[in-house]
Amino acid sequence: MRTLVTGGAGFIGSALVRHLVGDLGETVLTIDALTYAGNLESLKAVAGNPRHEFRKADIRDFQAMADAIAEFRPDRILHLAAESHVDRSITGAHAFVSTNVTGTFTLLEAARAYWEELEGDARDRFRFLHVSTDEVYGSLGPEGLFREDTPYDPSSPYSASKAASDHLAKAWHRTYGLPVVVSNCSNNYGPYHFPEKLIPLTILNALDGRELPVYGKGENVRDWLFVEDHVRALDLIARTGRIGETYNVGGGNERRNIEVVRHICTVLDKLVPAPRPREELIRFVADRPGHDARYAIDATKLERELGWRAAESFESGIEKTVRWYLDNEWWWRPLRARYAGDRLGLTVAASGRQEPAG
Ligand code: TDX
Repeated sequence: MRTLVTGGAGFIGSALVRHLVGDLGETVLTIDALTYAGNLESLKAVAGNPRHEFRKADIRDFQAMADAIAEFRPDRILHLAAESHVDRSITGAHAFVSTNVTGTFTLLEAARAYWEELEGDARDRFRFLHVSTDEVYGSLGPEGLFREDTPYDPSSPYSASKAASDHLAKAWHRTYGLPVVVSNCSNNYGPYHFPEKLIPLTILNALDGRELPVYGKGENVRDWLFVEDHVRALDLIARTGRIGETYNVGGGNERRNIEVVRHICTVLDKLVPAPRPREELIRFVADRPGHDARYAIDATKLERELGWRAAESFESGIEKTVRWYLDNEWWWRPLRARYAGDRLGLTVAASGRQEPAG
């Protein structure tokens, strides 16, 4: 199996590449534009492996995509390249529309040009997996779960751009017959996560004795999925998922943000004792504009049809993640020098309220 992975130097992408090359022995071409969130250090484990090749390229560049695909001749394209951080999309939406929407369109066109020339088994075997997010479904109230047939209702520029790209991918299947499968996942966490997202930011700020910003009252709920569970699902969906279908991927681990932050503090206090409990660093800060209240995934379709199960509980996954950050300062220290964790994504209307946790 020859797999082309876009966004393969990012957080989920690099976990996928390490899994495909390292665990499954597959041949992979990684494409990544190496923006601020793409990092070749995340692919160190496969560097020098003859089954892995890296090419710096932007999914918005049709010729670069067409050339990479024509030269590598993939059996499947797993498309993960995207701008992903909600707060950044609030501060500046342009890159999100450009990369996530125009980039996906460009890649779909390059994939279609290649697939239309394929014949026989190669044509039957080809798949395009479009990797997306549960944020396209919008916000849940206290009850219910996102299912594959939940209507799209995105809140942020980021999730709107991902929703648009999902529609493009599905339309390329319906209109041109491109063998597309779509996956929508809940919040990922784990090693090599860029320290702008809640979990790695909390771990590193807590280690540095810095404040731990919790938006609003910390009551928003996310459904946490260990990244290594997710990438196993992606391989399975691309391999055995039904063409034209969507599969939701979730860890079944709903937690309020304040619980997540407190839990990380407890784990860190156990592993690296500090003079004072790290919970004292928690600060409730101005809420994110358009902040979705709750995400939670119903993954039964993936479990029943394709036999996937999340292996990691929230507690075991968090402990692994915290230990990884403790052991891999070489990876994150240079990133912290470039992005120190300053607040992003406040509109003028959102106040800068800051109170100590009560
Ligand atoms: O400092 C923070 N304090 C805080 O309370 C940050 C960075 C976040 N939060 C809150 C906002 C969210 O409710 O924590 C929750 C998680 O925030 P993020 O890590 O920014 O993730 P989220 O907005 O939920 O989106 C993530 O999951 C879905 C990814 O960034 C998306 O790419 C993915 O699609």
